[in-house]
Amino acid sequence: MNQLITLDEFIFDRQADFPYASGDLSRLLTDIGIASKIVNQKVSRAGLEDILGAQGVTNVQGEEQQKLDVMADQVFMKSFLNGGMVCGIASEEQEDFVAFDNERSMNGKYVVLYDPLDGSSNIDVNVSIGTIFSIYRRKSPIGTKAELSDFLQPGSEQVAAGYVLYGSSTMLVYTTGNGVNGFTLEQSIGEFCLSHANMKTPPAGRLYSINEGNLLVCHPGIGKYADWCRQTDKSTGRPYSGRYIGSLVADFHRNLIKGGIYIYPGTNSSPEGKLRLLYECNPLAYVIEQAGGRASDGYTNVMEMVPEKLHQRVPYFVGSPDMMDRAEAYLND
Ligand code: P6P
Repeated sequence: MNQLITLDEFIFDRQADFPYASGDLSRLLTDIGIASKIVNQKVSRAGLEDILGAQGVTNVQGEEQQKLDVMADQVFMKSFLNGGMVCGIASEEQEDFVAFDNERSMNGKYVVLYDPLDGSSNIDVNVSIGTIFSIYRRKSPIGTKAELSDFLQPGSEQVAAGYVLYGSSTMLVYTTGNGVNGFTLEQSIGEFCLSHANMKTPPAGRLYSINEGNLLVCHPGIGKYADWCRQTDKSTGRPYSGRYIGSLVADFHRNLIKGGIYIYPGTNSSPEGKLRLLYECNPLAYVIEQAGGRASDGYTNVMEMVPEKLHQRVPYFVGSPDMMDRAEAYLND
C-alpha cells in the first residue's frame, strides 16, 4: 500500500524547491487547504441546513448571490486575514479589493484573488462547483496597506494558483510553477492526500466544452470548430463528445485529465465573454500550462494580458494544446 502524503507534508517537502523560501507561501497554501475543508463541509450538507437558495442580493457581477457564495467568500477571507501571510484579497463576491489593516497582515508578502464558489448556479441542483485561487507577491512595500497595483498583475507573475473541486470527491489541485499536483480529501481523517502526482494533460482529447446556445451569437469560427468536432474522426470512427455542465472548474478538471478544450467566447451582447481574467482565467491558465496545455482569449495567452480592472472579463479558450491550435485556427481563418 502506498504511503499517504498529506497536502501539508507535500507543501513543506516541496518548500525545499525554493531555496529562499521563508515558509510564508507554504503556510498560505495550508491556510487555503483548511478553508477548503470548511467550505466542503458546508457545501456537502447545504441542503440539510436550508442554506440553499438565493441570498436575495446581487453581487458586483449583477448575479444573484447564493447563500453558499457568501459563506465561502467569508470563510476564505477570514482564513487569509487570520493567517497573516496575505496583505489583501480580491474576490468575485466583493466589488473592491480588501486591504487588511492589522499590522501582521500589512507585513504579509502576498495577495490572493479568488472566486470562492464558481458555478454557483449549480448549487441547488447538486452539480459539482469549485473554488479558484491565484496568488501573487505584492508589489507595494511590506508594512503598508495593499494597493490596487498588487492585484492588477499579469498572470505570468503568479507565484501559485489552483482550484478546489467539490464533486463526487473533493479535490485540491495547485501549482507553484513546478508542475501540477492533485489532492483528494480523505474524509475519514479530514486530510487532503496526494492522489494525482505531476498531472499532465494529453496533447489532444475528444471532449469539447462549449455552451452551444452561444454559437449563433459569437465568432462564426467557433461554430465551424464545433462543426468540426461533430465530424466523424477518421482515427476513431466517431465524432468528439460535447461535455458542458455549466461549472468551469468541473469542466476544466475533466478536460485536464482526459484531454479536451473549454471555450467561453465573446458574444454579441458580451464581447468580452463571461469569465473573469484575474480569478478564473489566469489561475486555470497557470495550472493548464504547467500540465502541458495552454489558455488564450482565442489569440493571446491570457497570462500575458496586463489587467486594467479587477473584474474584467475575457473570452476564454483553455485545454489540450493540439485542440487549442485547431480552435484558434478557426478564429484566425
Ligand atoms: P453559461 C458559472 O456561472 C460560470 O462562471 C462557469 O463556471 C461556467 O462554465 C459558465 O459560467 C456557464 O455559463 O452562460 O454557459 O451558463
